Amino acid sequence: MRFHILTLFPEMVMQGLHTSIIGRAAERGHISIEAVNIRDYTLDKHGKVDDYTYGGGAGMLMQAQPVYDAYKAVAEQIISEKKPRVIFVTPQGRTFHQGLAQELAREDDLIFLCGHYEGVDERVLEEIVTDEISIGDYVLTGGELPAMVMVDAIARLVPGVLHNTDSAVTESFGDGLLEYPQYSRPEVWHDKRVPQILLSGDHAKVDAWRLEQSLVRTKERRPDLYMAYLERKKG
Ligand code: 9D3
Repeated sequence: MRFHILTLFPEMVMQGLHTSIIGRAAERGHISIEAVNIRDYTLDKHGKVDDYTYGGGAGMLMQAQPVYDAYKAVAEQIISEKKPRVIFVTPQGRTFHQGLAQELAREDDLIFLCGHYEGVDERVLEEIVTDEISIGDYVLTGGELPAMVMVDAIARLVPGVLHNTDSAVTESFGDGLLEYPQYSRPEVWHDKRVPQILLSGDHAKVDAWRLEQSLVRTKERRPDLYMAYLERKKG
C-alpha cells in the first residue's frame, strides 16, 4: 500500500507517522508514505495558495490550481492500473470507522487531501475527490491529524505491518466487542487481587470469563455496539 498525502504541512505528517510502528513498517517496505507540499505547485510568485471566497464571508479558501496540480503530479507517478481513491478529509464527510479502514486497506494507493483555511474551492473537489471522510464530531484546526489517524488505522491492517498477525483481528471492534480487563504481575497490588479464574490454568474457563466481561462492558459502555453484536449473532 502506498499512501500519498497532499498537505500544506508535510513535515508534520511525516514526523508523526515515521515515529510510530507505521514508520517501522515503511522502513521494512510493507507500505510507503509520501507527503506532498501543495505549496510547491502554486503558480503564484509569492507562494500563495489561498484567496478570498466569492460571495464574501470571513476567512480564506484553498485555491483549485495548486491542489489540482499537486494531485496530478501524484497521480502521474502511480504505477497501479486501478484509479486511486482520493480522500478529502473534511468535517462534512461521513464518519471514519473500522469497517471503512478494512475496506481501504485493500487498495494499492490512497491519496489524502488535507484542507486548510476555511476550506477548498468546490470545483477541484468535484474533479478529483472520490470519498469525503471525517474522524468525528469535533472541530480541529486542519486535516493533517485526521489524515494521520486514518493512515495509522489503515496501515496496521496491511499484511506484514503488524508482527502479530491475529492481533488485528481479535482486538476491540474486530468482533464488534470491547476488550475484557487484563492483569499482569503482581498477584496483589494496592490490596486488589487478580481475578482468581485467571490463575486457574483452565483455558476454557478463562475464555468464557473474558467473553462475559467483554459482553458486560460493551452493554454498559457502548449499547450501540452491543445491539449490533446481538443482531449479527441472530444472523
Ligand atoms: C469552524 C470552522 N468551520 C466553519 C467555517 C470550517 C472548518 C474548516 C476546517 C472546520 C474545521 C476545519 C479543520 N478540520 C478538518 O479539516 C477536519 C476534521 C475536523 O475538524 N474534525 C473531524 N474530522 C475532520 S477531517 C478534517
